[in-house]
Amino acid sequence: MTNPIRKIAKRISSSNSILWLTHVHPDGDGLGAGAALSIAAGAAGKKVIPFVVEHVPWRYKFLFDHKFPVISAQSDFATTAAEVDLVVVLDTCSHSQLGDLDAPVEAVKDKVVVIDHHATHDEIGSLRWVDPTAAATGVMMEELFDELGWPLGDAGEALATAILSDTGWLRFANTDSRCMTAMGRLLDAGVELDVIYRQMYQADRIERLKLFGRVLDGMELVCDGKVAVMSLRDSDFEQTGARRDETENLINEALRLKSVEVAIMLIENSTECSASSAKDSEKNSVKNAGSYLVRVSLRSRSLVDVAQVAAEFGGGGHSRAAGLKSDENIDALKQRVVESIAKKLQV
Ligand SMILES: [Mn+2]
Repeated sequence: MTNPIRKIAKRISSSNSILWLTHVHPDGDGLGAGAALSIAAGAAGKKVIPFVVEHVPWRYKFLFDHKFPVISAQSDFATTAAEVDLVVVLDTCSHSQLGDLDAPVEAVKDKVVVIDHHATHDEIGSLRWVDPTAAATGVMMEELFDELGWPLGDAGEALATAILSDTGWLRFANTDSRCMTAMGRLLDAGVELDVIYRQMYQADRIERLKLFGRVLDGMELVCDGKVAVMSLRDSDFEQTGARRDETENLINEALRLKSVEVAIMLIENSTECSASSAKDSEKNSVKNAGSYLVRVSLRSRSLVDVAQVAAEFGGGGHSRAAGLKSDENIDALKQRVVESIAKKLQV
């Protein structure tokens, strides 16, 4: 396909109403790219409807301060998708990452376009712009707005949030001159990095910091210090008052340690596996979750492909960041995951 950005731009400019969605467990890139589309296409006189699976994570709520309504019920998605001119899938091109929306998206395939930067992709929609060399979907959106001749204006903050999220605030290996060029244009358009930083990273609740304290306090180093193991139990949430959606990024703290090659975070959630436990802890549980008891996140600096480790337990992800869910006892699971990693580290 030649010049997909131009084709996507044409589809967007010829549409009066647009519905957008991103992957399950939405992140700053997908939500930032979508919020930017809402703001910029809205300013261009189009009707834009965002669909967010589950809910908008608290860290990214500020992106939706522009007061556009968000729909999140699957039935609303199907009805709305049938009515709009165009459906835009952002930051994924994978059936599995669309979750329950996979079938409804397939049902309106002809009007679906995809903008994504992941290397693996499925045949979703009728037009795909997938560029694995882009650091973030936000970078592609900035270039798309340029192609469309849309001013960055109020969409700048959302685009910058998208790029900053996927590049670890311009620190990860994917940070390249292309994303810096996009960031440069965003800064020229008036984006204030300190304002975004404050909204993303200096807006915690004290309950989250107390939980953070417990994570650090309970951290264990095994395999000659190469593996850091952290775990959070139901009681940690109950006693600190922290919510289940406040564990994001805590795993990365282990990588502050020079010796650490792999970080493991196990989070127990017995409220998720039992619908009958409508007790005090129920308010902490994530809605619509599956029946697993422990969620495990894995991070690797370079020596171990943690996607392989996760795959051994039915999970998946990238070589440096992966995850899995299990209904096994947290201590037994911890031991098996550590053993799998130890084997790969040959310690
Ligand atoms: Mn992304």
